[in-house]
This record gives sequence, C-alpha cells and structure tokens, in this order.
Amino acid sequence: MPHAAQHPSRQPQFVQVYHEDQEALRHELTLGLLEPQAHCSPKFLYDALGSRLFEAITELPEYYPTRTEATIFKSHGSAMAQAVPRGATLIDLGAGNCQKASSLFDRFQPQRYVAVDISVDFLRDALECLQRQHPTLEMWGLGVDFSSGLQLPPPIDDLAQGPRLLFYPGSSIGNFTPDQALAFLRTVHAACGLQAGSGLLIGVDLAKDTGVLEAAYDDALGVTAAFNLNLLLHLNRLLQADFRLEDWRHLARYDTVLQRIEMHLQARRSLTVRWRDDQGSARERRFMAGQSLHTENSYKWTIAGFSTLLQQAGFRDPQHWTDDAQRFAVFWAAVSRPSTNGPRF
Ligand code: AVJ
Repeated sequence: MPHAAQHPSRQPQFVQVYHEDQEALRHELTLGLLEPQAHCSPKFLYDALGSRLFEAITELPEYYPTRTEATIFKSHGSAMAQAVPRGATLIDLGAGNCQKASSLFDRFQPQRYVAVDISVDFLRDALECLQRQHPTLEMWGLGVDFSSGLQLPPPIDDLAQGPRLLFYPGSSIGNFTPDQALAFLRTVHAACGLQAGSGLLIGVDLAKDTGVLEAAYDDALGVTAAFNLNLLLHLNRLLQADFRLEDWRHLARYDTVLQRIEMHLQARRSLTVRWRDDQGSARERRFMAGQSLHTENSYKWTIAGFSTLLQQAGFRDPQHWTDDAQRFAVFWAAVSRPSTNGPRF
C-alpha cells in the first residue's frame, strides 16, 4: 500500500443522544396491550433477529418495494442528481447499513454524510467500512430517535451550514398515519434549515391492487409471518411475558378505504397472556379466539396525495420519479428554490 500514508486517515465521528428507557417501553407496551384492540408499535419488530428477518423480506419475490425503489434510483439517478443540491450535508434517516445512501455518493457528491439511527452501535461497522472506501468524505454517526424530534446536536448543526439533503428511503413513512406523516414532514422541513436548495428525497410505496399488496406482506415462504411472530419473542424478553408462538397466526390485510396494510397477530384459540409492567406488577390480558394484536400499519399513497402532503408540510414544487408499473415513487421536495442571482433583500 505505497499511497496509504498520503491519506491522513479520516475517522467517522459518533454522537449518541437517545437513551433507551426500559421502564418507558414497558409502560407504553402495557397500555397498548390493554386497549380493546390490542396494539403495539412496529418498532418492536426490530430486535437483532427481526432486523435480519426484515433484510430477508427485502429479497423475497413478493416484496417489491426495496427492489423497485432501487430500479428507480438506477434509472433516474442522473435526474435526481440535477435536482438535489451540490456539496450538501447528506442526512440519512434510518441509515442502518448505510448501503442506499452510499450508493448515491458518486452521483450526489455530498460534502458530509450524517447517518442517523436509533443507536450508533448499528452504524459503527458500516461507517468505518464506508470511510475506508471514501477516505475524504466527512462522516458522522448520530444516535437519535428521530420519530420524536430531529434537532441536530451542536457539532453537526454548526458544521452543516450549507445545503442539506435529507434522505428517507424505503417507504418507512408508511408506518405513520397521514396526520403523523404530516407532523413528521414538518419536522423534516424544519431540519432542512433555511439554506436555499435544501430538501427531502423520500421513497413512498403507492396504492395498488390488493392481491399484489397482500402477497408482499404474506409471502409464500413465511418470512413475513416469522418477522411478525418474532415480535412476541421480543415482548417476552422486554416484559417477561408468556406469549406462545404456536397460539398466534400472522395476518396481513389491505384496507382499501384507509389505504393501508394492517399486520396483526391473531389468537388461534382463547388464551390469557401474562406479563410485568413498568412497576414490576403482574398484568394480564385475555384474547378470545380470533382477537388480535395489531402490530403494524403500512400506508400506501397516491402520487397526488403525497405531493399535497409535502406541500402542506411547507415544501414546494415536489418532483417525483416512478417505475414503469407505478408501484413505488421517489419524491424530491425542496424548501425553496435555489437562488440563481444572489441573495434578494
Ligand atoms: C420498513 C416499514 C417500509 O411497511 O413495507 C415489511 C416493513 N413490514 N414487511 C413496510 C415491513 C412487513 C416495511 N417498512
């Protein structure tokens, strides 16, 4: 490696803001389990095994979103590069293995990369590996729960004075209700700052035929069923609960009125679940055969509906790109037009 010494080897930097609060999680879960329609947040699908099962889902023939989004980035990457700001701080919301964002580095030429996830532990390996491939790009790993706010901490906020490119791929926005999605997009709009040209690049799954949607969320191999059922193993650990997997069945149904896939775990027989709440007190919930625990919503949008939502959140002139079958869309929405003739007063 004769040239290695010529690169002063840059290292990614890490800031952990979010701190997991086991008691708060137990409180939240207890409230949801005791509602008439029991429910729990889809975030509990992603323990270590759940995250690996989700990666397997993205490779299933029925699960088109990940693959379709990738083809849109391939076919329309150069048009996107025209739309997004040059030399931006690329802020990757829910970065995980950082693969989607890093595949855009060559086209988008960001000045700085900020990978955001709930824990920097998920980002460390990926960023250290990426830094070796992109030795001159400034990289940050940021551990925040951006579903409850998106204030960049001081070192990063101060540095990112130029244009910001917020990146939210994968149709993760689908987990929010339309009201929550609007509130979230307003937060993202605020996080873009005031610099002209800043904006949001976001992947959105589109409303389509019920059969296609239900197959994507109830695949023949049973990987999505395993992903959903694994949530019960996670709850057993978090709550010292006694869910038995054989008592539950995976369900995925498309609601054409609400335009959302609902995932449930349905009780195969009448049963009682017991667990410990945040105070350590014993709790229980009876489920009749056929009653369910609602584990996820995945909203589907129309092009027109999502364009309106972006505008309601304060973005202007949203642009979008889709695949030939219009299954999925990638939107670019800027906070304002880049000024071409200097600042106006
Ligand atoms: C990660 C929320 C985009 O809704 O398609 C995949 C999660 N759930 N299969 C989605 C998921 C079941 C996924 N998101």
